[in-house]
Amino acid sequence: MSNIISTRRRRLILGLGAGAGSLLLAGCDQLSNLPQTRRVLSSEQWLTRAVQDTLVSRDALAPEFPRADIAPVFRANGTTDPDNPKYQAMARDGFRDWQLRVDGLVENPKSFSLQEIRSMPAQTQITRQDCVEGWSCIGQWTGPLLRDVLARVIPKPSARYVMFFCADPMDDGRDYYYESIDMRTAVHPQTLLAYALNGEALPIAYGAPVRLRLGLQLGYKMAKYVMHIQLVSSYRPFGRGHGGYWEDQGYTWYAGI
Ligand SMILES: Nc1nc2c(c(=O)[nH]1)N[C@H]1C(S)=C(S)[C@@H](COP(=O)(O)O)O[C@H]1N2
Ligand SMILES: [Mo]
Repeated sequence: MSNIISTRRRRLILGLGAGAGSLLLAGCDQLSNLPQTRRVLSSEQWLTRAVQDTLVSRDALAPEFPRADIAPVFRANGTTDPDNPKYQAMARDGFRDWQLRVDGLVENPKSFSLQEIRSMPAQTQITRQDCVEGWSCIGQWTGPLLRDVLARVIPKPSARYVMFFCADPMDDGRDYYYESIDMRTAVHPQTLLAYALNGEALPIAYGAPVRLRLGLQLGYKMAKYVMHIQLVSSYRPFGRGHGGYWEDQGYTWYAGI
């Protein structure tokens, strides 16, 4: 698809004559018949497109490290034990009743049990987490790629952002922690829903049972205690409208490292 587009662009740039014009029209028709551009995609088609998009965008990959670089004690930051009775009851029960609802602008809204998340194909990565406060920690994270989870619900073409709603109340319960990322970040090949740190079930301090893990952005984007994922066309209606708890306090929405 990228080849077709770049050939078409090249023709436009070269400004070829009438013959090229009809070729160009033929190219357009061809494009709209490709399965990727149909309104409703199957799960496989969605995933194929997501993977193509990341290949085409040539997003950088975060460096991965050898085992010897894993921090002996990973630093915990922000909430380390959500002050939420429902969450605490689930935690006591090993998160057997936890359900991750994934809905919004998707064809197939779905709730995942922790068992289902754990039984998906997983990636293990040894990567560095950088906090805006000026510390970094290297840890080994395991979990399914977010794009594989999204392929199960099939995002609609109108979905532009992925919202993450968390279990931890902030500011004496007036807000809950939440975050958002764009679709490009969501389909990045290092974006995980991590359920394990250093080979152990994710401890509560680090976001049990599941937290977001991104390769190329700062710590505050990586929502812990994820309870609900919603695909949306805009993050403005949520919280105070800036796309995340810390963004609402003035941090930048795009927190590239
Ligand atoms: N739900 C939730 N997610 C959160 C936070 C939080 O307080 N609550 N803190 C953020 C910040 S500022 C950082 S640096 C990382 C810290 O993750 P860690 O505790 O695993 O080091 O989580 C981020 N995700
Ligand atoms: Mo942070």
